[in-house]
Amino acid sequence: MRDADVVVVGAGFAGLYAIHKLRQQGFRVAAIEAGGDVGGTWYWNRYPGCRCDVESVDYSYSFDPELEQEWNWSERYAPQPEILAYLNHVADRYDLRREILFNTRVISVHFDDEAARWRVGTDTGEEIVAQWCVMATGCLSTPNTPGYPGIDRFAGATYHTAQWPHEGVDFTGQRVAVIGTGSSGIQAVPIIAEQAADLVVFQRTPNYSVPAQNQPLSDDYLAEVKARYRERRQQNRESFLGMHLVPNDKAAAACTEEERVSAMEARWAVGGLGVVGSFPDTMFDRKANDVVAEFVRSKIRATVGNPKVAEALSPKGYAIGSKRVCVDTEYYATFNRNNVRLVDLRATPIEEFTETGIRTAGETFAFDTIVFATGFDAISGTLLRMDIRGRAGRTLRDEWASGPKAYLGVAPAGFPNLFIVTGPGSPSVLSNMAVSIEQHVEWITDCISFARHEGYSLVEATDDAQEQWMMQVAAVAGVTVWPSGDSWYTGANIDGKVRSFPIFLGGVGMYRQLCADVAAKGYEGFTLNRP
Ligand code: NA7
Repeated sequence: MRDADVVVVGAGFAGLYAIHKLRQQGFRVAAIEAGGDVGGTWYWNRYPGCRCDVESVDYSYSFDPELEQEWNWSERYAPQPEILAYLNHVADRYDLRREILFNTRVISVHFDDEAARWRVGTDTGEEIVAQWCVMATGCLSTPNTPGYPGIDRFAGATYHTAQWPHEGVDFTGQRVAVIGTGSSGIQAVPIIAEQAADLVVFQRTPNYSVPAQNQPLSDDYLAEVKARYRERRQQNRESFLGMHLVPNDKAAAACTEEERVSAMEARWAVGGLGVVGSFPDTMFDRKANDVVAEFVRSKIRATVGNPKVAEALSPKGYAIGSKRVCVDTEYYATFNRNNVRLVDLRATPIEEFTETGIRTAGETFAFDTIVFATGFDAISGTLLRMDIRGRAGRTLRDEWASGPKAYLGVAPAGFPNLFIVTGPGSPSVLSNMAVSIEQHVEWITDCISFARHEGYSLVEATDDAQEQWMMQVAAVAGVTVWPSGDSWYTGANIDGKVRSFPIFLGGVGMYRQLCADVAAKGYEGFTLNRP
């Protein structure tokens, strides 16, 4: 058994910063990581084409001006190996590894009411006892593999994009299937298509994807960013999404047709998620949303040579942004290759896996390799797989039976001294995660330091405060089109998962202010107890 002040679960972007920050403030920290090394998301997702679709100069830590000055990103959108190298650099630079137990998965997290301590059990038998528990377990960390009939019968190789072998996969000359067309599939398909003899892409729902227009970053550009990095970081913190996008103040309906097209073309040429923000009302008004959605469809039609394939690739019937918009390099153009084929699973669903491949309603396919790009049990999946029990035996599974929730998206009621970095009810996945993670870690660390300084041993969100907060989250989401799609935001991608929309959409700037106000009022909404 190990004893610590704070146990941190996870050693990705969030866990690494939590270890650093807590240690800086004099806490004894023990961290637990399921992977063999640091990196979290960027440790596991090693599929070809994997990269972040927030610009690298913004998707990075801002807590140390020296760190941001010394690191040089090579591309506008950093590829996975570079982000992983960056996180390794951070772990080395701040000597974070010595606190981390690697290759160790948390299986139970129990609050001992009498001792007022968390007991964290792991699959290696190691137990950690700590006063505080920080869950830095990520929002997309439990891969989802659909349970197709006969899936174990397939004799070829299978891979999930989020559990990719470290040595890579060589598809040369192979017959390959990719199932799933979210961000991971859309990034992997163009690269796999270049190697494979034949590639079949199985699509359930077509996604809206915009071009990355990725490019190398010049020394001049990096120097320019670095000269004003502090200012840029502050703007990100106060912004809506935590990143640099060029806003347009004119609502879609107020624009002439020419102005509308020009706003969208300009952002399409720049590339990245900014296309969605071509109008300030894209996510608030379905008509404005339709304008952008139709624009993306027109780009698909203009890119894909075969009109039937273009039609099948064109997303319809749901708002752009209500499923995570993808950012790609040559995704649609890949379907012009003669070794690539699209199968629309809505028309011909997968019936079973066979020893040699996949049988749909209508056709039998033979493959050497099948790639699952089928996403994650997002937001709540990872925490619900641990046996988490709070005060008086309250279980997280029961508490979240009608959807995941936490006061301010960080502190679940009934679980004293336990915090979730970018938890349900925070801006989390609808923001630049690097910005949201830093804000949460700093807020949590300040809260724990405050408690220590004031002599409080227990800090717990009240049920009331949590309920009010989640009502506010729902009310804000309700005036947008975000919750309207069948996305992993809502849990709709997982069979049987309860549907909810646990993401705060007031923007990261406003959210930061609300959290700061709670702290300034002596942690309003929390019960603070002395021993
Ligand atoms: P996503 O975005 O959840 O995409 C998963 C894809 O897999 C999506 O196209 C799904 O179709 C498809 N899928 C899931 N289950 C099935 C079944 N049973 N049959 C067929 N197809 C299926 O995950 P990603 O890994 O691509 O991206 C996750 C996030 O990482 C991304 O949003 C960024 O934030 C980074 P569906 O749309 O559900 O019909």
